[in-house]
Amino acid sequence: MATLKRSDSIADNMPEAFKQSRYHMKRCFAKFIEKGRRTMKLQHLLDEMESVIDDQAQRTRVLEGLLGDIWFSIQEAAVNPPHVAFSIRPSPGFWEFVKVNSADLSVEGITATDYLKFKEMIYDDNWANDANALEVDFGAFDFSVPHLTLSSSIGNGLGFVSKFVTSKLSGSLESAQPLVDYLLSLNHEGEKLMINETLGTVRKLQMALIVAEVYLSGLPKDTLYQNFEISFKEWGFEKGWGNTAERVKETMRFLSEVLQAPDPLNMENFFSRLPTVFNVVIFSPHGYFGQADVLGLPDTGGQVVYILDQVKALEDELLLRIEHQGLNIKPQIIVVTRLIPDARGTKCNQELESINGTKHSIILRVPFSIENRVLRQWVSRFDVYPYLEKFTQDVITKILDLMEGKPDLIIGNYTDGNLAATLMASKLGITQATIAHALEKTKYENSDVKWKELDPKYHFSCQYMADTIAMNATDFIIASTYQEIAGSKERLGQYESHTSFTLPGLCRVVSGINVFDPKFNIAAPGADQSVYFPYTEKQSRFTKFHPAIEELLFSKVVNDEHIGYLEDKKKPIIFSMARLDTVKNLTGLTAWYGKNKRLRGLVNLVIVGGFFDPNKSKDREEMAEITKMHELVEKYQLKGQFRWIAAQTDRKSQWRTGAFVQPALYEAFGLTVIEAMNCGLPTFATNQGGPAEIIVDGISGFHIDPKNGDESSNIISDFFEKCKVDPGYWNKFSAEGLKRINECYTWKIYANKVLNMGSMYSFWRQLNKEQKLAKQRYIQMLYNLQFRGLAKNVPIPTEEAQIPASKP
Ligand code: UDP
Ligand code: LCN
Repeated sequence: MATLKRSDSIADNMPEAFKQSRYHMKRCFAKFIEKGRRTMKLQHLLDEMESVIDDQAQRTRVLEGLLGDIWFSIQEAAVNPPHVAFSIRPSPGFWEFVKVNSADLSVEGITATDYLKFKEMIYDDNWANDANALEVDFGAFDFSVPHLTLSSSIGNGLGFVSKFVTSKLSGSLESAQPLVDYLLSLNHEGEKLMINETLGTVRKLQMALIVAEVYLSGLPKDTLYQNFEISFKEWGFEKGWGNTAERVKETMRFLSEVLQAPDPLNMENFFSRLPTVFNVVIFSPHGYFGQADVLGLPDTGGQVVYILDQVKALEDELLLRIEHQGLNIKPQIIVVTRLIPDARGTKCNQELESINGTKHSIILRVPFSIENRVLRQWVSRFDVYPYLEKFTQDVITKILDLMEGKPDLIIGNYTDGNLAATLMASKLGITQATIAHALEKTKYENSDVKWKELDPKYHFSCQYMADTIAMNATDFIIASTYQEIAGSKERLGQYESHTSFTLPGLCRVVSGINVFDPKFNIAAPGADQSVYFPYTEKQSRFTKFHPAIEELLFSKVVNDEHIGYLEDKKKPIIFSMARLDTVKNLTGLTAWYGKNKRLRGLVNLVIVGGFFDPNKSKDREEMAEITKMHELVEKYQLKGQFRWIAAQTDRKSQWRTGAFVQPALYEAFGLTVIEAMNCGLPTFATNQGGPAEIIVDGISGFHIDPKNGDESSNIISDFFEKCKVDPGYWNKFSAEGLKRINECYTWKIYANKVLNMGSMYSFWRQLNKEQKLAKQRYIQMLYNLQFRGLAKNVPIPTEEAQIPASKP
């Protein structure tokens, strides 16, 4: 049977594929065009094929071999009778576009631009045919930047960059001069680090390294740098190489190897030793950003947890590195968020707050101001755009003051933080990183082409422009998983969805981001292991919380904190916790449980999230979920088997038996999954998004399909039945989950990776200065001419709409 050959294009293969079942395919295409202009996803196409070819065996035959290979790679079809155009994704990151004439099944290969135009005709004919419609093409600036070529290498930008830097510095002594120039530029508050002008050429540096290495060999390994600092300075070396003779010698050896014959491993090792990052600014403007009483508030979830834990891990790693570099420098990390005067009992109206568990890290809160007034209340993450420019300007002034100079690295979070980071990094000329947590584009189907319809509520036009601007401006992107960048065989990646897209009437992004760009890196977060640890670590358990947790779980009193009760205390518990958003699907889990008698016989269900009174919520989605949850409790008569605990605003959970279930319809990463696994809880998590990558199905936990409740609840039931007959079964999954966490998902691994990126990409941006500058100009133009106008369309609450409150 013929199958798809990668060497041939889909347009070449398709006519051959149609020949297999020409009669049936002609009927299918007639069906596709029957309803006129529209877009269709793969499932629609399959459903319509089913209605045309009702014999199952026949359908299977039609979709066998070559045609099946192509057909199951279809992402989308755009129908404009008599043509149907397809966007086809044979594997992550690879796209092809074809146009098929339904009358004779002739196939034409088309470009991404033509596909977008064809699709636009469905939504806005005039725009599609406007020869001067705005096209955004970031690819036009990337011709000089090397790109990865393998799907499997996506997300390993750092490794690729170090290889590329290696080859750029190879060949002759002069080729390595940019590295020497870079070392010469390193300093802390004007004080030189690593080398001074005495060693301004590769030859001089190489000779000095030989002399220094001989000298160091004669010293005891633990001799402190101070003891030979003076001689080193005379030779042209400055501080930063290491704290002891041994460490200095190692660092020098890495550099000597690089100068002799560059190789990526020594290059990476050398860069991981360089003193380049001391002061870091992290942006997270929206939501309630605080250390207590904020989790579960609207738009306030994992991002806050992530950043607070990230700061601790980065500070620890910075302190360790600085000590190893032999420097006496205090690092500083400032998390910048918005100050909310009407803080509703949180500390979000406080300008400065030190971060618990750190010595040198603080939260800086700067208000959103507009038209010479301060915005007093919380605003949704979808509505923050009009404030960001002024906010960033105010932040820059404050930061320069607090840090007494520029930071070395700026990290953005989510669309708003990434845009603020872009504005600040480009203004100050600083290395920038961005983190998405979740890009909204893949969450809402067709939200790009239907932007006009959705804009009044979500302002996606601002968001997608801001995202595209920030991902192009940034030096590196920190993703939590591979799927976030490039998805999986079946599912589109979050970043990948920005490869090419169109906002009809506004702009056609023919090349938004390339997932093969070496700026993409995967560095997965961890969980705070002082909060989440296995029940076996008895010494460190918060015994003082035991009575409170016992009360929370089992007391029969109905109050503001819990409703429902658990009749049989001996039964294990399946537990889930999330914000009460539709996408988190806690109501879905409750319904699965309600329907599955076997599961109800085996375990109790405990849900943590939201409020019980819909009127207490400010969020429409949450209100609907609350009402639905009450209905399910009634419908399935869950009394005695179900406990609903209101959102917990602090983290102090511990669980000893049972399992954790994460049933989300889609989850970008899923911190609760790794928190549960850290506690040694066997975990069942959605196969849609990050958790599918965190858990190895059947080994370190289980994947469940949120769209197939019966199957999912049976997987959970099977597990508990097996646990009944084999008590070791639970322990096996508990231990494997912990093993997976310790190997891949800890903050220590994360911090190490991110600081290595900070170091390498700071040099990389120097090497690509000209290209970077050209792109920056283009970005500025887009920001100015496009984004600013869009941000002006977002309504600003009037002063009257603001709840009167005390001064900030
Ligand atoms: N969380 C919490 N109380 C709640 C709900 C959630 O403390 O009532 C915490 C949870 O432990 C996790 C974070 O909020 O640390 C949620 O992160 P996740 O990545 O699972 O989802 P997000 O809310 O960011 O979409
Ligand atoms: C936002 C989300 O939706 C989660 O999936 C992530 O775990 C969280 O941010 C932290 O990155």
